[in-house]
Parts: sequence; C-alpha cells; structure tokens
Amino acid sequence: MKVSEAVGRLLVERGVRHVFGLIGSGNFDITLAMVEAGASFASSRHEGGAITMTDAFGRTSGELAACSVHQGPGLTNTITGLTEAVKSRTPLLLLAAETAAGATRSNFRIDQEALVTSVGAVVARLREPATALADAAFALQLARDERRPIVLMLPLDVQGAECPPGAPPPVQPSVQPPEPQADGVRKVADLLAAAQRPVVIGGRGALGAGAKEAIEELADTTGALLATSAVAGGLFAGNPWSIGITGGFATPLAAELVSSADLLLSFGATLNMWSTRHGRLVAPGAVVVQIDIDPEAIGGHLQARAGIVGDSAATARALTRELDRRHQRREGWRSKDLAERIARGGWSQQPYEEDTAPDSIDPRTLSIALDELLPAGRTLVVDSGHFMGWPPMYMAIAPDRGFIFTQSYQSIGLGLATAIGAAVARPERLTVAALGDGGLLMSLPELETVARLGLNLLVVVYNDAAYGAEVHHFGPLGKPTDIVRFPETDFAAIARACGLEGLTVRKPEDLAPATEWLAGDRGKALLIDAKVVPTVVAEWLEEAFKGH
Ligand SMILES: Cc1ncc(C[n+]2csc(CCOP(=O)(O)OP(=O)(O)O)c2C)c(N)n1
Ligand SMILES: [Mg+2]
Repeated sequence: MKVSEAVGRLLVERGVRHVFGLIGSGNFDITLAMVEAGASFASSRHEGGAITMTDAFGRTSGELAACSVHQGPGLTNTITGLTEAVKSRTPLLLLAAETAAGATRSNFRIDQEALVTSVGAVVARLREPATALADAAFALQLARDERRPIVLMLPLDVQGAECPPGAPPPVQPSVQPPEPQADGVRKVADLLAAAQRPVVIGGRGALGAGAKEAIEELADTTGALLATSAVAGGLFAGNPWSIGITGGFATPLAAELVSSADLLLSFGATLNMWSTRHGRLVAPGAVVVQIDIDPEAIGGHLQARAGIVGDSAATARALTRELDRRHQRREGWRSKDLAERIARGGWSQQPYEEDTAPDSIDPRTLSIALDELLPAGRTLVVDSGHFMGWPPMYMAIAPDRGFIFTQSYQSIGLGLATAIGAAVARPERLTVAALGDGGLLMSLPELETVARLGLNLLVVVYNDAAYGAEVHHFGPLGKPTDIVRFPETDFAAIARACGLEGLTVRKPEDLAPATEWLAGDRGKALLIDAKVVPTVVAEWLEEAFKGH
C-alpha cells in the first residue's frame, strides 16, 4: 500500500470524519483514501473556501475536520482563512501536498513551510515512508492537544512510496489541562467575596465542554451578571442574568451595567478594544481578573489585578468550591428590578427612528423581521463589514454555538464559506449567513458549493452597493467615496443561476416568499438580496476606527 493511502486511512481511523478541499494531482490519492475509509468529502470551488469551511465545521461541532489541498497554489489560496483559524485557535488539519525535495525546478515549488509559519501555523511533515504513519498521527494529536491548526506537509515522493508494513503508532492519551493553582484560586475568591457588582465575561475560551454550566454556577454563587465577548455571543442565552454581548454591540443597558461593575471576571476572553470599547466600559477602580489557558492573554489589554492560567470550566468549578467552602454565597446586584430591566433591555425592544426609503429597507427593520420569521434554533454566521452589528444586535442568538463570527483576522469574505462549514456540521439546524455585498462578491464561487451540497441554508445580503465600512469611515472625513461605491448587483439573479432560490427585498412585505420557503422542504437554499438603506450608520463603527 502506498503511503498516501495508508496515511489517509489512519487519519480516518483516528477520528477525522469530514474533509473539505479542492483536488489536484498532489492530494487526489490521499483524499480518495479518506473517502474510501468512510470520511465525507465536500469540494469547495476555491481553497480559500475549503479552509474556512474546515474552520467553521470545527467551531460549530467541536470536532476536528481536515482540509486537503494541492501543492503550491492550492496552499497559497488558503492563507487568509488559515490565518483566521490560527488566530482563533481552531483545531484542524490542513493536508498540503508538497513538491518532492529533489524537484527544485517544479513550477509548484515555493517554501511552503515559511509561508504557513509566517501566519503562525505549525508545520508537521511526512518525513519518509518509514515514519509517515507516526508523523501523521503526531500531527493529528498536536492539533487536538494544542487546539490549533497544523499543516501536515505531504511530499509527493513520500506519498508515492510503498508504506513499510508494520503496526501504526499507538494512540497517545490526550493532554489534560492543568488544575488551577490553589493560591491563585484563593486570591480570586477573596476578590469575588469583596465585590458588590461583579460581571463575568465569557469569551472564546469558555466555549469548550462544561464551561458554560460551571461559569453560570459560579455567577449564581457570587450574584454576578453574565456577558460575553462578540465571538462567544449566545453562550449564556436563556439565562435571566445574561446581558448579552459586551463591547461595541452591547445594548445601552449592558454598557451601563458593565461600566458600573466593580469587578470584571473574564473566562477565555482577552478583554480587547472590541469588548471594552477601548477600555471605556471599565469603570476606574474596577477590579479586572482574567482566567485563560494562555498566560499572555492575562493583562494583555487591561491591567489585571489577578489572573489564573487554567481551563475555564476547571477554574470556574474550583472558584465555586472555594466560595462554598467559605460559605460565601451572595445575591450581588441581582435584584427583581434589575431582572425586569434586563428582560426589557434587548436591542429590538429599544425604539429607533426607522429610515424609510421607497426602494430600500432599514437594516434594523430587516433584522427584526428576520428574527421573527426564522426558527429560533439556528446557527447565525456573520461576515465582516459595516453591516455586521445588525444581525447579532437585532436577532436572538441560539445557545450551543448558535453564533459563528470570523473576526480574529478581521477579513471580509469568510462568511459564506463559514456558513457552509457550519451547515455541514449541523445539517438539522438552519444556518443563516449574514453577508455584505462586498464580502459575498469576494466569495462568490462557493454559491455553487451551497447548491451542490443541498444545504439547509439562508443567505441574507445586507446590500448597500458599497464597501460601507469605508464609506462611513472616510465620508465623514470629507473625502470622496466613489472608489468604494459600486453599481447595483442583482444577487437574486446570481443565486438562481447557481442553483439557489433568489429573492429581492426592499420592504418587510417582500419577505413573504421566505416564509413559504421556510415552510417547504428547503430543497434549494435561499438567498435574500436585501437592498438596505445605505445611510443608517452603526454606532459601534466609530469605536472600531479608533483601533486602526
Ligand atoms: C480581505 C479584506 N479586504 C479588505 C478589507 C477592508 N474592509 C473592511 S470592511 C470592508 C467593506 C465590506 O463591504 P461589504 O461586505 O459590502 O459590507 P459593508 O461594509 O458594506 O456593510 C472592507 C473593504 C478587509 N477587512 N478584508
Ligand atoms: Mg456593502
């Protein structure tokens, strides 16, 4: 058996059940071996789509998937999505074919290792036929244990060689996160015991198994309110003490409450400029405490009074145990009156002056209408751009990874492939992809993928015929914005040409066919081209520009 086939089989035997990718000569055999061993394969139309689908699959399901690409240009096409996955620490395996060491004149030859390490990915390689299985097993283990993307280089000569017979390497036990240090737990418990108005903030590092429940229990013990960073939106959905996302997207009430907290305790959240409005949501004198598996995250953006390096779930449990041991249980600021204010505090309950235009819809009105129309159990995926606040602010986020937000690299154009990966991971749940017109045009080839895979997917384009973020950034500075405005694009027609259903929406009544679509078998995905009023400007945007 050839190395390519043996490695493909081994990866599937060790739990890689889903592969995204785009096939060329260098990755044909290994991918086919994985499919024949029982893995599912979804082809993208651009490798940038494949890597982002793999990332999104992992974020949505918690299960590691693989991405398979051709050597050279197949790999260079993945770089933006790979960077996003690196920065958001998604465990995944990127299987990259590689020209043989001796093929120095190959057109495909580049320094693949230098390329991917430059964006922070870690490289593993099939070194020689005799070590290939151990190398592949190591790469997979590393991705899982270190929770990061690993690029497994597959030199063509090694792939094509005979795999020496012999038992595959033994499965290593996975690394368990260390228990938090007792003195750190005591110190944080002292601070919590002294706090009158604590707020707990869950971030990306709190999305793992068991953390939500452990943090909610700790919050109950301390009388804390619960908030999330944007990427962890929906983590505490349904909890009566949850005030939603903190930072730019925060409701007026959430902003008021976070900025009157006397203690902020974060679990796996960096407390960066986005979640604190450049620190302005943190009251002078408020105690900041951070829990993170990454020591560098602690105090990275704000001055932290204390920190514990540890897993979110284990540390929250240790803190609750310590407070229980001290019989420290308090209501904090959890009053009946506050519960009522929180229940009424959502964005869609706040009055706003609707911007009506004859041929376009206010993006807030659109989002509220969609929220009412769509099933509550859904995966909401949001691309980057000016529009990106409207969906998470005006549409409820379902618990259990109901919100996938690819903002770690702040790239536009990742939303559609993210939605595809999410829809493959959770086929039973409707995936809603909220995209800007710019972001969709950057990822257009994957509309064909949506149709071909028959996904349970709704694409909503917040179409202002512009790179709106740039219009609203530079327009107020008195600069001409013609270079970031475009003629109208008829996305409904493009969708139909790709095999989706297409609908143009200029007013709420235009959404009626979407109701029918939802009630039907959804055999074809639906794309809604919503022509949004381009002059409704998001307040959070001003914050964002201060970060440039
Ligand atoms: C790959 C990439 N290119 C450029 C940018 C700069 N950029 C940020 S938002 C934006 C406009 C996005 O337009 P659209 O998707 O239509 O959303 P809108 O801002 O109009 O709501 C651009 C070009 C970026 N973040 N990423
Ligand atoms: Mg736009």
